[in-house]
Amino acid sequence: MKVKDYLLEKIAAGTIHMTLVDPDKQTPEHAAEIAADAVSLGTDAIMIGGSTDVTQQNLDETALAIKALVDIPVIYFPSGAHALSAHCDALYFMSMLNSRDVRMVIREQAAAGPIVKKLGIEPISMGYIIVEPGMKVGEVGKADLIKREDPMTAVGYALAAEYLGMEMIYLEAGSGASAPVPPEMISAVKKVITVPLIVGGGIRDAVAAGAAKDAGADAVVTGTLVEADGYLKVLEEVIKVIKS
Ligand code: 1GP
Repeated sequence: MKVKDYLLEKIAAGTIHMTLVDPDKQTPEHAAEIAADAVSLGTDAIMIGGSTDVTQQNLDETALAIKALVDIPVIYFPSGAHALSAHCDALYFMSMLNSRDVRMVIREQAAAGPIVKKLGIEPISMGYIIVEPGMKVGEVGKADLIKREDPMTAVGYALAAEYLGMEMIYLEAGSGASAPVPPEMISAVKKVITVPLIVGGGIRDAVAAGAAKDAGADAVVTGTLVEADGYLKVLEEVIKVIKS
């Protein structure tokens, strides 16, 4: 089964949870342990990615270690064409729609396309929209950040993405954001699109995860929370509220 079909099938049954692991933040072995823990708690997919310092080597080693321990899809969440791994099951083929840098909108993708084709990795087309505070990804991506109190601009980008044929929309507040994407923005976007809505950035407890779910997120991504010692309890609570 294609990873996209797996995600669509899961989402049809309710909101899903995805665990993001940054290959630069721990050893491949530790990344695999985190992924295995997340699977045991019910996460639906593992994402591998980071805004800086992802190399072909740490990406490949992390993907291989995770694949050896878990049997749910491992999806690459790329920051550019410089590192692309055949060891992931799929990758988000994404465009940062509100970037001022044409490189983030389409040029990295043009460089990556032939490599993705050659490696035979499944591409899942995605419109990526950066919301305040945006953090590192907003900075390196030169994003015109969407203001937290401006859901209609997010709606515009999301509709443009869907009408351009993108298969998923990702509303991103940035990894480690002090505040996640506002629920009002999630619900405004969800109301107008028919493709799945992924939400992430700054979701570090069950309250925030529940708020994203209740506002209409089809998938909630958490990354930073698995970087802290003793993450299991919080991760368990987050996944529980998303699945309830
Ligand atoms: C980042 O949305 C993800 O791309 C996850 O963010 O690290 O804040 O959970 P956190």
